[in-house]
Amino acid sequence: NIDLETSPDMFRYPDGSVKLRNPHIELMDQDILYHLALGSGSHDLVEMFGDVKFVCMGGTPKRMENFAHYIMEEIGYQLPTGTALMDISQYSYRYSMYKVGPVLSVSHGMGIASIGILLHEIIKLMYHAKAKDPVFIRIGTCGGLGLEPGTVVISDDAVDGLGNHFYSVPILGKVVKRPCKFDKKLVRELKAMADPEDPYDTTVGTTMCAEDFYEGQGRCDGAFCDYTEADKMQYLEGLIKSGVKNIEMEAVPFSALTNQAGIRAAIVCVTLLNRIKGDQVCSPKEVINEYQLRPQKLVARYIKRHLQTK
Ligand code: R2B
Ligand code: URA
Repeated sequence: NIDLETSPDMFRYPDGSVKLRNPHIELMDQDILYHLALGSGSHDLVEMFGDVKFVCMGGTPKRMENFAHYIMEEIGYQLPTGTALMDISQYSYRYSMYKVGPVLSVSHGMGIASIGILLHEIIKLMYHAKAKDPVFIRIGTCGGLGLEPGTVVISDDAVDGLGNHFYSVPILGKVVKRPCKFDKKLVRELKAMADPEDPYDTTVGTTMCAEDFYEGQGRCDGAFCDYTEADKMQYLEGLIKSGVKNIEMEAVPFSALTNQAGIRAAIVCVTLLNRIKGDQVCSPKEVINEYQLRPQKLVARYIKRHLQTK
């Protein structure tokens, strides 16, 4: 595996645009981005997306629509007269996508398979659009390990449910392993956006990416559970000892596929609960909604800072 930090030109053209590491795409008449309801033949992707600098992803369509409105306010962006914010991928009935100037706000659904499909298509979208040095940031939710609910966690490493630091994908009957890597500088820059006045902590650590919300995260409240509460506690304590701060369901493919594409990427999640204290997400809806704004605020500060210094 080639390292993005030591050989960035393996991944990008001199102007910063994304190189595709798939020789087949260039030979195709057109490339249909099926789950985004876009295509290189049917849409002028350079005109539509060439100016994208930040691709923000999160699980739900509604959160990403809200983020699009929020970031529009924050960066003082005005939509062209006579236009309204629209879900560009509306007719895919799969993912939602909103564009606010240099910011793309996209939903990725839940879990590895869902975000994996989206990443293939968004990486190709950035390639077709000739976008320069786009940064990908996932703004999500997670379960915290020994952290006060509402804590913001920036991932600096990702592990799967077996403790592996790579994304294992069966390809043509063989397991291919792709390393999980986040951009260290981006992690530091995001951490620096935390304000000591914020009424919650922002911390950096390893994120465990589970394949399931229930048994895969050691919960005792799924439809099935063949272990004891004590087994669960021993497992979760072990995770904490190994540096894991939070558990979610997309960090492994997100870090591995962005790294494979030479795209700088980070994940900022808010903990909805402390898994050492329980399994059920039982805070009131208003509390959960406010928690979900926290990663958005941090990322908005980062985006504003970068637009100012350009
Ligand atoms: C966090 O929340 C979702 C499960 O509730 C999942 O997408 C994740 O990573
Ligand atoms: N998302 C997860 O994947 N796990 C949690 O505990 C909360 C949100």
